[in-house]
Amino acid sequence: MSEVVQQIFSAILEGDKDKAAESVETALTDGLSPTRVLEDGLIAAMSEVGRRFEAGEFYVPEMLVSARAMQAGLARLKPQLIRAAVKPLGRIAIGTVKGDLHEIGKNLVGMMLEGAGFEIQDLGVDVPPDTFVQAAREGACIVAISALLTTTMSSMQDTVAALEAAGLRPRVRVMVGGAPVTQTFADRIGADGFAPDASQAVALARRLIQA
Ligand code: B1M
Repeated sequence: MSEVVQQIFSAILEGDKDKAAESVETALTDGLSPTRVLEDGLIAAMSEVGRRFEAGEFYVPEMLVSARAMQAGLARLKPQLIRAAVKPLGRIAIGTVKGDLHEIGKNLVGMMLEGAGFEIQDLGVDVPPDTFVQAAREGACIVAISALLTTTMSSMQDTVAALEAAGLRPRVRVMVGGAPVTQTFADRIGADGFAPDASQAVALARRLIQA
């Protein structure tokens, strides 16, 4: 790991958001690729945060300050992840399911989709099925749902059911993702697609709007 990537990694583990943003800035100025900054610095650090939480070395407050530092680093990376597209490919309403407050993966997927030319309607976190339905009624062609907790995955199924009950399924595609979500789960709840990470989410969204 290069020195500056190590600095990003440490800043996130220490929960130092100013240092995280500055280190990302330095890495980009030094010519490191945004993908390397993202994967080896930001995402690797959050995986280590998760490992420490599981091992009982970190508690929720540490997880929270690390998440804030990650968001500060991501915000600095956003312009590099987003390339201006001439005409939006379609609107995607994205949100984290009801009961779930994890937003970093959802934000990252949203940024990558925006970079690929989609118009993004960010519904935030703890989003109830009705809010996804409303967004679909207002013109979103894809509803993108994120869940990070095994306990909130069932709300994805509720959202698919609510879209069906509203008669919107023939024209709205549903994509799902998040650490505990799998293709098998996506198939079981009747979603149109699953992506394990942000770049595969872009490829999936492109396929779904062509379908
Ligand atoms: Co929480 N948390 N957390 N947490 N947290 C996890 C998810 C956990 C795995 C930690 C652990 O035990 N190792 C665990 C879940 C266990 C489980 O359900 N199996 C957990 C827990 C238990 C909890 C609480 C219950 C803790 C408590 O209070 N006792 C609590 C729940 C609160 C709630 O939501 N109701 C909680 C709280 C929090 C914080 C608020 C402190 C904070 C979130 C802050 C925030 O987001 N603003 C937090 C964090 C930071 C984490 C970890 C450490 C990191 C998550 C993250 O941001 N990863 C996480 C452990 C881990 O993941 N290793 C953990 C980085 C992000 C880039 O990855 O979100 O996976 P990820 O997104 C990826 C892919 O999953 C995918 O693409 C992204 C980029 O590649 N993806 C999609 C995501 N959404 C997608 C959607 C798509 C497609 C792909 O299409 C629509």
